[in-house]
Amino acid sequence: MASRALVIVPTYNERFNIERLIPAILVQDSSLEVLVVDDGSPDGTGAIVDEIAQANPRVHVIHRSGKLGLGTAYIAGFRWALERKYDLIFEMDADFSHNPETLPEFLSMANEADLVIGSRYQNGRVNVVNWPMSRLLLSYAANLYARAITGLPIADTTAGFKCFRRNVLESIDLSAVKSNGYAFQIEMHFRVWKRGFRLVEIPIIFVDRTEGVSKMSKKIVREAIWMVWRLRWWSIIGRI
Ligand SMILES: Nc1nc2c(ncn2[C@@H]2O[C@H](COP(=O)(O)OP(=O)(O)OP(=O)(O)O)[C@@H](O)[C@H]2O)c(=O)[nH]1
Ligand SMILES: [Mg+2]
Repeated sequence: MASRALVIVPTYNERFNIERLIPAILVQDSSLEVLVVDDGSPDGTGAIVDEIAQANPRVHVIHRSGKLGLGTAYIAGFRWALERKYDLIFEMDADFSHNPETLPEFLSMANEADLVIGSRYQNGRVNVVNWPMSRLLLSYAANLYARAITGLPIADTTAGFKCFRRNVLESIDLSAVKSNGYAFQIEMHFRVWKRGFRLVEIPIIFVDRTEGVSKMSKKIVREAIWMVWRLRWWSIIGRI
């Protein structure tokens, strides 16, 4: 049987992006479906996706009551995907920072790896377009820091464009995942790596959003600073 792949896209106030993004994803490969996890966006993103989903059986939506964070949105999406036996499960942002045209490359790499990560910082290169220098430095420094503390053998620890094989997510205790912002990405990479799975990075070009508003906050940065130490500690005491 052909494999089925689900692209999970969390949204908060992404109405102008999401209605363009969904068709741009679906056209890449006939195996792809989309699950939008919307947190009651005040701009009406959820209602727009409902309309698209009604007209297209490859589009699905989960509505949550309010802004509950990126990490828990993905966990809800992962559970939904596992219940429905998708073979491949993607994480992808709604704001076109992640180019849908790269999806076929992920699909072919997923034959050789358990987790395919779209990497902005591979081979000493920085593939980021239109970020202010301050944001780039923050992200780059955060990566060096996270790698140093956790030992993760990947260049882009906070990458948010990736593809898991189903068995990877099945083998992780999703209810134990604690972080919600950028740290969520580090924590997932760490848990997958510690389980002995094969992580592979493919280069992507990350383009800053042109529509909608950033949800980046100091709280998200603080969470990541502490979380890497917690991950290291949990791994030492055998909790991960
Ligand atoms: N469901 C849900 N989605 C969220 C939440 N926070 C962010 N998102 C979505 O997660 C994705 C990544 O968030 P972004 O705000 O783009 O984060 P970023 O790329 O680090 O920062 P900017 O692009 O500068 O905003 C986007 O699709 C957001 O709409 C949330 O609390 N709940
Ligand atoms: Mg973004």
